[in-house]
Amino acid sequence: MEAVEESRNNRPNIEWFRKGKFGMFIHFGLYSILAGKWKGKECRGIAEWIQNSLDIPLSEYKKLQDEFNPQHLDARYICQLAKDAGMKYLCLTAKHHDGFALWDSKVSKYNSMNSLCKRDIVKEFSEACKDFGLVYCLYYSQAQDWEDPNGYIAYKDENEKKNFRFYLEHKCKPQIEELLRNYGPIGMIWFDTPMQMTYEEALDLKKTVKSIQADCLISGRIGFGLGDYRTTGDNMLPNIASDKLWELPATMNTTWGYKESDNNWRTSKEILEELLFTVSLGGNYLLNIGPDGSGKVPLESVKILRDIGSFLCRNGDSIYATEIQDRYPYYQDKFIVTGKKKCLYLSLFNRLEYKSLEVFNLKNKVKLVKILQSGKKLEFYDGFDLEGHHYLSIDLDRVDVDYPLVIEVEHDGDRAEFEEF
Ligand code: FHN
Repeated sequence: MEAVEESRNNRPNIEWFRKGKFGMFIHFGLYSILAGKWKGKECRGIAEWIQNSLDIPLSEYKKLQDEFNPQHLDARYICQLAKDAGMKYLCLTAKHHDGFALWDSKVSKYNSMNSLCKRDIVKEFSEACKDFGLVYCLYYSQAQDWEDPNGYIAYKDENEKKNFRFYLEHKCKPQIEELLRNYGPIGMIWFDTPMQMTYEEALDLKKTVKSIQADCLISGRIGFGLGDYRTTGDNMLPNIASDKLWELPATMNTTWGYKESDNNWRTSKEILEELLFTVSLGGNYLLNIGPDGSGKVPLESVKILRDIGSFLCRNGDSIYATEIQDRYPYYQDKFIVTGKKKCLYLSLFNRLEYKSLEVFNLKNKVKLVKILQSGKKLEFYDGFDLEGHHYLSIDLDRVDVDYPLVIEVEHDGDRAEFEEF
């Protein structure tokens, strides 16, 4: 194990993550059946926490296992959705905080094979992801486990009494081993809420992962900076760029797991803008869906995914394999800057008041400007303004444009460089 660690641990394969930029998160489990309500009572906040937030007795919650039968859950359909949306990886909640495993686990009977449907959902997705060319990733709640007597439970006082080490050795690590040994290559294990795990425990877990699949990335939420990349807070868009690997997990409404009453849907445009912003800051965007108890994906989510897909199939160059550029020196809300060698992309989501776009302080020599999706060349002026600052003006007067619109600026540099104001 040490040898594996020595040779590979610090250099896992990160290319798929760095280039892919966009992935699908799936929150699905027993809680999806409840849809945010238990015995007529609505839970506060996110629906996958219902057992905890409504203090549902474990013996009652566990009965859901006998009902668990998601007839409409179709891994191939969901992979097709992800693929069409332009996503490059998919992360399924193999085990969320409730402790219920979506695979044929020999470690714990609390699993989907042992439910009404008798299905190995982790396997179904591993096969579908392979067929659809998506990198397969698994979410695993490493510290919280509301079913295991020694797993942590947030916001309850009992955690000091638990023999966490016992849970780690007898459930958590053995289940991680099952996931890494039986379902092909796993792109990343998405650990979450480490709570009071110690550094040694987290390191031990990391070693377990790397000893089986050295290329498997570990999410930032293993804690102690031990992840292969950083994870932002949920739905938290940073306001500074970073060229270290990072990822933003995001929802389309408020909840992660399905909640019938949550109609707080964001628009496709808002989500697309956030995706572009994330990429412009050097990050990846992991966008969640929460299928209902029968496995159906909410129609609103399907629509959002289709809208994003229709944008990305024409404008994908503006995100995939892009690299961090110099920050545009002025605050503005007209365009979002992404780019790669010799190419700068300006993504516009709102109609311009005047049909020309001004880009200030770009130092690179501009060779060509065009609309990305059509290839239509645009007239431009590349010179200096009256204060002597570099000034690029792109003429959109004689072209029909649809928004969102991506303009590609071909220049002479390895990356866009802006002079300070
Ligand atoms: O508690 C979880 C929550 O249910 C959800 O899984 C999110 C996704 O990032 N993570 C935790 C809260 O940050």
